[in-house]
This record gives sequence, structure tokens and C-alpha cells, in this order.
Amino acid sequence: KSGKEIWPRGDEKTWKDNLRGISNDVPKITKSIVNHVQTTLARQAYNLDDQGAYEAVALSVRDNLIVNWNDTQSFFTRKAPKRAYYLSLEWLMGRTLDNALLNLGLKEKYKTGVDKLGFNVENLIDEERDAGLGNGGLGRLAACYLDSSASQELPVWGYGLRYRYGIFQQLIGPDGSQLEAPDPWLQHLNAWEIPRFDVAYDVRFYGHAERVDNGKAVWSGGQEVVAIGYDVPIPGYHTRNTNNIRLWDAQPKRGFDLNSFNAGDYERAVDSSNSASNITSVLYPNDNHMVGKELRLKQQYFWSAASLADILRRFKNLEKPITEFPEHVAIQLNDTHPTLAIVELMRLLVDDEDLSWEKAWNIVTNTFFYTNHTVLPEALEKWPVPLLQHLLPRHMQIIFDINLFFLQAVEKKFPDDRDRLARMSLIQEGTPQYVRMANLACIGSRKVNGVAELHSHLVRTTILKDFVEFYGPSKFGNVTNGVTPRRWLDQCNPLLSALITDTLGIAKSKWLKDLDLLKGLIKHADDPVFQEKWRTVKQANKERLAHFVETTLGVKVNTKAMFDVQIKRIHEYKRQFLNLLGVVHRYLLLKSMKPEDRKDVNPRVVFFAGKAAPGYYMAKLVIRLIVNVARVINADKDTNKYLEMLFIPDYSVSVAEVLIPASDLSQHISTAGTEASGTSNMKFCLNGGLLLGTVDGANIEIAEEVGEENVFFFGHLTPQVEDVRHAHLYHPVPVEERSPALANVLNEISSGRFGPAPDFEPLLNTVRQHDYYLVSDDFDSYLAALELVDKAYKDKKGWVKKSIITSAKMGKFSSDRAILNYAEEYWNVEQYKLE
Ligand code: T68
Repeated sequence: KSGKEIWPRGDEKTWKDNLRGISNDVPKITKSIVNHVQTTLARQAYNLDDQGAYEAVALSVRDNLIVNWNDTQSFFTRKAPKRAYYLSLEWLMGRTLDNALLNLGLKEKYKTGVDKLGFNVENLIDEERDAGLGNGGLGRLAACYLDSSASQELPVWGYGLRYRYGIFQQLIGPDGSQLEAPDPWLQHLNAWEIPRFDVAYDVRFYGHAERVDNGKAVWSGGQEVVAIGYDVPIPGYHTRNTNNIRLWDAQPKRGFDLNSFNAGDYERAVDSSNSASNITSVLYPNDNHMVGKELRLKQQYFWSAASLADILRRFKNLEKPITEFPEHVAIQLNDTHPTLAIVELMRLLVDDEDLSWEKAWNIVTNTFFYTNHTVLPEALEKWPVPLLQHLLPRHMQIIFDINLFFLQAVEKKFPDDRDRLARMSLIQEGTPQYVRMANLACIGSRKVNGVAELHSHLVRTTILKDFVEFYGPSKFGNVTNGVTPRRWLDQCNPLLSALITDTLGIAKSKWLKDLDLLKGLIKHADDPVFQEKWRTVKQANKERLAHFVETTLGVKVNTKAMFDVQIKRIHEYKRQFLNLLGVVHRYLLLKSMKPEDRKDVNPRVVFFAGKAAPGYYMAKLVIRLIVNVARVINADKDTNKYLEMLFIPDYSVSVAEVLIPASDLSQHISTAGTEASGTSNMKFCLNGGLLLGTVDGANIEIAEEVGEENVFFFGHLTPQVEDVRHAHLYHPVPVEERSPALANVLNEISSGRFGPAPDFEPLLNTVRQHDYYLVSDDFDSYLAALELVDKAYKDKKGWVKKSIITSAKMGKFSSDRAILNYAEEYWNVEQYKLE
């Protein structure tokens, strides 16, 4: 505590002489790789394949990460700064090797070393399986934020679950339907985790809670499950600072269950393992949709409880009074999934630490921060009271108590307003009652934020309107999302990164950490030589994608065509169907043209990729229709020089890394007001792809930055959406009148021209009937926007200029800006340079 290091045991010199540092020259690198081949993997040079070589290289890089990780952790233990914890049920990490090599600054040396051993580093990088512990934007955002916190030298840890099955593998069946296969990613060696069998906490479920005095209770009985920590080191870019994500694995409590053994029921004693380890077996594959499964609630509590126990233990090592907890700890809730952590901290403080309710509530509401990621009603979490009561009886008591005190305060501020009380209550009345997790997260947090300006505005004026009136506006903020330029530019687009470095005339490590420096490209936007270099890079990335498509799908694509890309989870609100209908319209138009007139048409390849939740019927139908339409269009010799369409199966982070740098145009066309932010829109624009989108989410702020003249906007605006929906319901107008062009497209699909028409009718009817997502209302303006795109693309120089300017003005969307915003305005956490 004196600040001086006390050597714990043995001969200090012997220890220090034998501690290893980073393998930072080629001989050390090859030595370490060969060591791992020989001993860790027990393999030999003569039978080593690419997978084995990948594993040895990964283990060697892991050693370096661990050296930095250890130094970082002891540094922060000594400094004892305020720390922030990012609680996310999803971490969509993708691959690690390339990212770690780039962040450590060792890529070139490893390349040379690996070369000497007879392998190619890029091939080895391709051997790695993605860590797919997330569904989409929310999980990938968490991964970008940890990269940024490490790079910006912020003391931030992540907490999550170590699912044994990540997001499913998507296959396309013979009829074009999505099929799902499990992703047993841990059946291969995972070099990127460190098991911590000594970091273990018991987590209780079920049982009964008995109130004692002073509002306290004793919770006992039920089932106990052990949480074991697995640490995933997160290296910062060009810093030794290495942060941590701690993922919990569920294991049965292995004590000696005498009762079962005595009864001679060995099998049952062993069987308890099933239900315990089930908790971390699989990621729920739904995005933006609530599923009320008991196992999901168990996951949420298991993870919240283990993480809080770990955070509290670390705080207690500081030997500070518990009332100072919020001065040392900030906890960020990534959506409402970890909201039970609020209740768990109340339980720990009141029942275990003997604090009064008021003191405990004061600590809690100064510790937590809540980020909302959606305003879609079907995605807002609500848990049945009977289920919570059964699984977590003490927590249900605490929720009722929080609610009672809260509603008393509301009543005081707004007397005799029963409707308001009913809206703000944590409990939604009915049979059964439900607990509204967004309300709980809101009142249990210091601050609440949305993820883009428009979205934060919608949060304040719709789902949390009453809470803004109660607390005042200062509790409700905005932090527009960001993406890490390390992975989403330098790593996925090395050619563009090199061109940028060359053109800016500054070190890569500088602009990658201060992305506003990209503005230096603006003055070159009219330079024909630079334009040609920029165009050449895009072309090379298109060739790389074409090669990927050819080797994985066996399809050749025209790389001279415009590459038009829509890749994201398949969801009705994201309107992949609108894009598809637009493609069919284009196809019909091409078919109706004289062959000689087609020559003036811009050739286009339209790429789709994305997974549908396995139980989401309409989304799966969209995939099936895309695949069926693609088969017809691609086989049509009249038109396939001008129009091709592809569905790339099994979309993932590493597939995105090939698609994004190759896009000329990307589509972000959600119904206005539905996409909270979007983050792939940022990735495309950063890589010089232009944006075709609605006035929604972060599209709006992207346009503000890059200039409206450089994006293609269309469609109804957010304030109009409610009225249009109302009109659909009460004054329906047939689709033939709303959009004849659309009616024609729907009829062609109905005719069976693109496959089994009756199967697609339910999907077509979503547009013909209520059309909740306004596909018919936006169709004509969508076509008009596509025409503007065609016109702009014909002007090759004009297009390249737009591409350069777009990329140059994307500095705002670095996740470094976002994470520093959280650190300063929310957590009060400071940057610390590792000494
Ligand atoms: C996304 N949400 C938003 N949710 O849709 C997107 N949901 O606009 C935003 O950019 C992104 O979050 C980051 O803020 C999701 O990805 C989920 O994946 C999800 C998962 C489980 C339950 C609900």
C-alpha cells in the first residue's frame, strides 16, 4: 500500500530474471511458435497443417497479450482509479489474431517469422473461427467499445457469458430456406481465453426469502450454481494497455451431495450438472425481440450476480467504506438485459452489508448507467411476476419495495394522477402481472442514454416521457454509437489504410487514434491522381470479394458492376423486402427494354446477407424469396450482364470484413424511427461506400457530417409514420393506387415467376394489407432515390469524389469518441497511461 512493490516470496532476482517480456523480434517469435508446436500442441513440423500452425501462432500471440495484461492489471491495482464495467450479454468479437497482431504492432514481424516456418500469415488468419457470442449491432458495439477503451487507456472491463454455442451457423436449403446448425466454436482450441478456476462465485436460484427486521430478508434453499471466470484480454492499439472481458461459465456446485449418494442415486447426483451448465450453453438468437423463456432469465441473473460479486470483491480490496462505492465503480448496462444487477446490488447492500434502504438506494442510483437500444414495443423486456417470484423470490420483494417508494414519490410530485402512476409503475397490471425492465433500469440508474440523436429524442418523448417529466431532462442523454477504425478500416481494408497514411503524410498510429485527422484527405478529393488511386483500391476490394464469392458459392460476379450491399439481421423493420422489391422492379424494367437500350444501364450486383431468428417466420420467408428471385435473375441471359443478386450465407463479423470494403453503395432503409442507430452504416461510409437510406438512426448524423449531397435519402419521416399507419388501418387504399409500380412487382411474384407463389403470399400480404412498415408508402421515393444513384454513378469522377469526402468526414463515428464521451460525461473515469 505504500506504493512500493513488495516481492511476495522466494528470491526476487530469480523471479525477475525469468519473467518473460514480449516476443518482439523475429527469432523470439519463431522460437515461441515452435515451442508451442512442440510442447503445448504436441505436434511436429512434418505433420503440421494450417490449423495447427494457426493454433501455435495464436498461442504465441496470446503469451504477449498476457504479459501486457498482467502489467496492466497490476498497474491499475496500484493506481486504484475509478473503474467502469460494461455489462453486455453479447460480445460479437469475430476473429482475434489479425486484430491482436495489428494492435500489438507485430504483424510484419510475425509475417516474416511465419514465412520462415513455411506458412503464410494471411492463410493462418483465415483458419480462425469467429467468436460469435452476439446477434448483431448490440453485441458488436460492445466489442468496439472494449477495443476503444483499451486503446484510449481507460480502466474498463467487460462482463458477459461464455456461451458454448454462439449464434447459429446459417445454411441455405434446396428450396432457398434458412437452415440453422449449431456453432460449437469451443470444440476447437480457443487461445484467446484464460480460465480462472479460482475466480468462482456461487449463484442461487429458487428457494424462499423470509423478511426479517429493518427491511432485510434471508434468502435460502433452492439451487446453487457456480460461475467460473474466463478472461479474454483486449489489447489497445499501440499501447501496452490491455483490458479484460470476463466471461462466466456455469458449472454445477460440486460439493458432495450426501443426500443423493446415501439414497444410492449416483446418477441423480451427477445429473445436477445438466441443469447447471445449461445456463451458459447457448446464446438466444433473437435480436430486437423479447423471448420470455425461463432459461434466458436465468442467464441474465447468473451473469448479473457473478459480475456484481466480482466487482464488489475488487472494491473491498480497496478497504474503503461501502458508501464510497460509486466513487470507485461505474456500471454500464448494455440494454435492459443486466437490469437485475440493480436489484442484486440492493440485495447485497441491504441483506449482507446491513445498509439502510435509503443508503443502499443512494449507492445503487449513483453506480448504474443504462443505455437503451430500441423503442420497438416487441423488443422491450417484460418478465412475468410469477416467474420472477419463483426463480428469484428475494429480488421480487425488492422490486415491489422499489416500486412502492418510487410511486410514492411520483404521487407526491403529481398528486391524483392515477394514469401516470399506472404508466410509470414497474409493474404492468394484468394476469399475470409483468415487471417492466426499462422502467426499472431507468429509475435505478444515474443516467440514461440512447444511441443516436433521433433515437435519444424518441426515448425521451415516447417510452420514457413520464420519467423525463419526473426527473427533469438532465438525466437523459445521447451517446451516438461509434465503430473502431482499427478493425473496420485498418484491418479489413489494408489497401485503403495504406493509401490514407501515404496521403496524409502522418503515421498510421496517429490518425487511427484521432480519426478526425481523416479530414486531411479533403484537399485531395479533386486530384485526379489521388482519385485514381482511391478507385483502384475499391476495385481491388471488389476483386477480393468476387474471389470470396467464387470460392464459397461457386458464382462469378461482374466486378465492373456497382456493388450494392445490404447486410444486417433480417427483420421486417429493416426492410430487406423493400430492397428485394426494388430489384425485381429493376429486373422487370430491364426485361421490357430493347437489347440495344440496355447498354446504357449501369450494371449492378446486389448483395444481401444476414441471419433471421429461427422462429421469425416472415424474416425467414424474406430470405427464401431473395434466394428464389436471385436464381431466376442470375440465370437470365438477357439481363444478367446488368443485374445480378446474391445472398451470402452465414453472415458474420469476418464476412462483413470482406463485404464492407468492396461496397460502392450500401442500404440502411429501415422505416423512419425504428432503427435506433445502426453501426454498419458507419463502417461502409468510413470505407468510402455511399449511403442509400431513410432519415433514421445514425444515418441522419452521417449526412450531417459528410454533407447531404453525398448521401441518398428517401422515404417518409419519423413524425409522419404514426399517421400513415393510422390511415392504413382506418382509410385503407389498395396498393394498386398507392403505388402501381409496386402492385405490378407484387403481381409478378404472385404469378409464380420467381418460385412457389402460394408460399410467398403471406409475405406479399404484409404489404398489401396493413403494411405496418410502410413499404408501399416509401416504394416510389425509393425508386426515385435509386435513379439518383444511377445518375451519380455514371459520373465516375463525381462518384469517387463523393466517396473520398464521405470517408474523410467520418471522424465523429470512431468508437474512441463515443467511449470517451461515456467516460467523461457518464462514468467520471479517467485515462491512465501505463507506466
Ligand atoms: C441494435 N440492437 C439496434 N439488439 O437495433 C441498432 N436485442 O440500431 C443499434 O445500432 C445497435 O443495437 C447498437 O446500439 C440490437 O442489436 C439485439 O441484438 C438484441 C439482442 C437481444 C435482445 C434484444
